Amino acid sequence: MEAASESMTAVDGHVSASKGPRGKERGTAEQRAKPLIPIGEVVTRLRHQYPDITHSSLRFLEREGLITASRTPGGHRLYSTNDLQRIRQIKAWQAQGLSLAEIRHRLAQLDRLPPASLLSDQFLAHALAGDFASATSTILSLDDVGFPLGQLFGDVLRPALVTIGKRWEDGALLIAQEKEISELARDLIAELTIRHSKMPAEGPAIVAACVRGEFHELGLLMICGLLRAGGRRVYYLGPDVDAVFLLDAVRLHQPSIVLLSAKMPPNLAAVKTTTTVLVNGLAPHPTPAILVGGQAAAEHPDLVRSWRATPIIEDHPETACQAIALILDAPGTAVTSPSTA
Ligand code: B12
Repeated sequence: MEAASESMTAVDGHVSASKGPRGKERGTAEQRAKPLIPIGEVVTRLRHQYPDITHSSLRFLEREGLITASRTPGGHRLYSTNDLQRIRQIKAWQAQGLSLAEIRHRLAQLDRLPPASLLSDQFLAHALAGDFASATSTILSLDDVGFPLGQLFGDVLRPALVTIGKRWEDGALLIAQEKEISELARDLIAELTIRHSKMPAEGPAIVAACVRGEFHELGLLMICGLLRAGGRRVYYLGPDVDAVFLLDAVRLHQPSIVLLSAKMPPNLAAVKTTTTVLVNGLAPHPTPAILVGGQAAAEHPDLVRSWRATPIIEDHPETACQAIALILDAPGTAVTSPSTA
């Protein structure tokens, strides 16, 4: 049997570390605590996107030196989430017709990159200096060499935005600067989303919006971008969306789930209004599952649940998307029945 029967973590001391400079660089406590995945599960997870993926094609990539799986003491291969991302990237490049030599060259470029925290500081320094051309090229050139989109959003752009918020709070930054840098980030998220979008014309839909009064949209935009890159059909309505427009979108697209974002605590009331308008407006038909993320929702999950919605507390865009996918792909995705809301 090729695969170990259970996932293991890299902190359990039984597993050798992934090789490669970038693999080592990502060997932070957080990274080490992530579960390692046996080969069979890698195939299962990637097969819907890449039907030609098999145990032997993964072993081939390893023989070619493009990936390096860890091993259990019994010799079973184990893959980290970074390995999974690397395999996805290799498959995407293969689909674009790149040769193995070209792929090897691109991966070598990726492996030579500094840690994401340094890249984030670089982006921020350019943005704060008003050098938006260099800030833009810092981000887009990372994408050009195949830096994973989830990490680009979550580990490069997001920490820079959090620092912007702290500087504003400390009085070291004008609101004007906060606004112009967040607009730059918005443009970059949009460009990256378009570059990676694999939005199908058919299939289950997702409708997403920031609730009324909520102008912080960059987090939800990142999530929508990642979902589109993963082949999901996402309709995003924007910041500060009145519940009646969301109801129209739900009637139009008949989504499997609705995503709401609420970052500022006072906007939680709008989550309640929105769920009520959806449930009553769609009755007697059931309402799609409503997932609510953002700082306010994460801090008050019980309130969100009391309105028959599901709070998502993950604040990294990749883990938030994983939580969404679990709900989306669960058989008979939950519906909120009008009688119980
Ligand atoms: C950019 C920004 C703005 C921009 C927003 C522009 C835009 N187009 O989005 C503008 C200038 C409009 C703005 C306005 C304001 N802001 Co402001 N802003 C920020 C800043 C700097 C970054 C926000 C951001 O984009 N973060 C990055 C994203 C990627 O992370 P995120 O929002 O946390 O989202 C993640 C998760 O929450 C989660 N998630 C979010 N939504 C959803 C939805 C679903 C379904 C799921 C599953 C997950 C999920 O996943 C996301 C991805 O990782 C923050 C600082 C900070 N610490 O966040 C302050 C901050 C949020 N702002 C703040 C304040 C006070 C304001 C203003 C009142 C005054 C001001 N500074 O201008 C107004 C209020 C506007 C309003 N009513 O909404 C405070 C909020 C304090 C609080 N919690 O009460 C902060 C924290 C700054 C600070 N340190 O004080 N702001």
